[in-house]
Amino acid sequence: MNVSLSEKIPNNVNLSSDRKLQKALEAWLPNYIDWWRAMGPEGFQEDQIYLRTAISVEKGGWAHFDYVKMPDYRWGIFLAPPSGDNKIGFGDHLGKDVWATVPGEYRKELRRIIVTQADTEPASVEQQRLLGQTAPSLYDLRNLFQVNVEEGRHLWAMVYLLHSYFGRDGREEAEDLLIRRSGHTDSPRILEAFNKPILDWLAFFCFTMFMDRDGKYQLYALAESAFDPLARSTQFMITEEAHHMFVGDTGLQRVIRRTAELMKESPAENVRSRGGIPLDIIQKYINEWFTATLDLFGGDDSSNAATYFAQGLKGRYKESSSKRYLNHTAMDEIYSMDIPNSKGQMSSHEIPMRRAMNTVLQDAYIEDCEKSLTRWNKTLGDCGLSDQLTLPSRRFNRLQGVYSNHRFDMHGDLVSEEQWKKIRPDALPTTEDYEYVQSVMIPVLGPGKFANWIAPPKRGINSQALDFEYVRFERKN
Ligand code: BYC
Ligand code: FE
Ligand code: FE
Repeated sequence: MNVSLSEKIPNNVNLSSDRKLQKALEAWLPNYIDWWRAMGPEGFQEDQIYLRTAISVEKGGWAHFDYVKMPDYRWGIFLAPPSGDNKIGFGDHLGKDVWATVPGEYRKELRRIIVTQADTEPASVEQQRLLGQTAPSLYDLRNLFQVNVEEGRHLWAMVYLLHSYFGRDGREEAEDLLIRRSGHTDSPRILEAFNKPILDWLAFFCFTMFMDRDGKYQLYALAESAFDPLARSTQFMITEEAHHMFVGDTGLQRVIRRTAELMKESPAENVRSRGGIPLDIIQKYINEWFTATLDLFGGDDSSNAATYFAQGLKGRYKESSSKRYLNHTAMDEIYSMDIPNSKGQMSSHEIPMRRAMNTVLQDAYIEDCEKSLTRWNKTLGDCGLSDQLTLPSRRFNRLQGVYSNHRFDMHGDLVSEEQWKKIRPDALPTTEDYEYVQSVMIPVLGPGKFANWIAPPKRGINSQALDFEYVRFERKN
């Protein structure tokens, strides 16, 4: 598979063979750069960042490291190589050939899925645009920017699909993707959690731990798609996603380690008086972001999800590459979930498996999150503490789906509105918690130096030392 890097838009899709498409994307490029300059990381556009750029999709070849100014980053269009097995792996068209183009009857649904996926990518860059100003180290600053440029590339991946396969509608959608703004009252991003502000680095680590992990699961579901260009675009995006989740998972682990060290050093003192972030605040942030991401899976009982599965647009996690699911049509199967009945009690409710696809994907996601919790609790144990962090129940604090019309406590038990008001300050961050966390976010930008509230990582990026100059400032900060 040839990668063309000399063209304006690096790609392995033979873009130069389709002049009309190439011209349309080259016309979108300056609009994208304008958006990046306006909504991308504020204050660091002229600095040299030690970044990884995808230059080939082959194993080991897609991570090229060098200093680059972010607006000069080479955002490219890359599809994973064809898998060899060109058969649809699930749904009503199981076993038939995958599609190289969009079937007319599924055009609307596919466009909607691609636009929703696309919209999250620039949204996350917008949400994170001020974080550079309070970075705890050069290492972390560089990781933030790495995540940001790759989310920009994910937008390119989806815009390529819109331009190539959806004609004028697709080009209009691509324009709109640069117009909507995270948190804007009149023209917000599509999914709720992508309109939440991210004001501090603890929230950033929660975001990359939980939201990017939702991204992983949604991308895996789309990587099964019968629409082959979508499947191969998302397969390559998944390779980049691993680093985003690494940033979140290890970022939280480092905060937890530092807190544990402070607790151990002076057990009588409050962690706050030593400038650390207390465990109860960390737990509340986990509660907030974990539950916000559960909402991103959509309705627990969803006719949209059933349709997408039936049509072959969106499969389950590792549908065709694992033995997790024996029945790839998911017909004649049921899924039971406990939901509140009309008497206000929980009771078991059975729905057809296809309607439960959002929940099935969510199950895989929750299992994955639990693994990180186990690692973090091991960190606490290694520091000699018996404190433990947990994930709240999937019913807690939900805005979408079957649990959204009721109040639940952290353990998933129904509570009254009055009880909820009492629970809330101990379960979710308060204004005071946010203010405290922001108060410790003082930028630390000397090579090898780290803010007091976070432990250094185990190792540097791309085998570089911890005191490597991950960001070279144009002007001295
Ligand atoms: N917020 O059947 P339902 C990532 C709407 S993250 C607002 O329950 P469905 C990334 C829904 O639109 C991955 N509205 O849900 C991470 C529908 O509206 P209509 C992003 C919501 O359609 C970090 C109604 O409620 N990718 O990549 O089965 C950094 C009922 O719909 C929400 C994708 O999401 C919500 N949370 O599922 C950067 C994949 N949830 O029709 C990037 C593509 C539902 O009544 N998206 N609604 O007007 C999808 O597959 C589906 O759209 C969803 C929703 C899973 C999101
Ligand atoms: Fe992404
Ligand atoms: Fe990501």
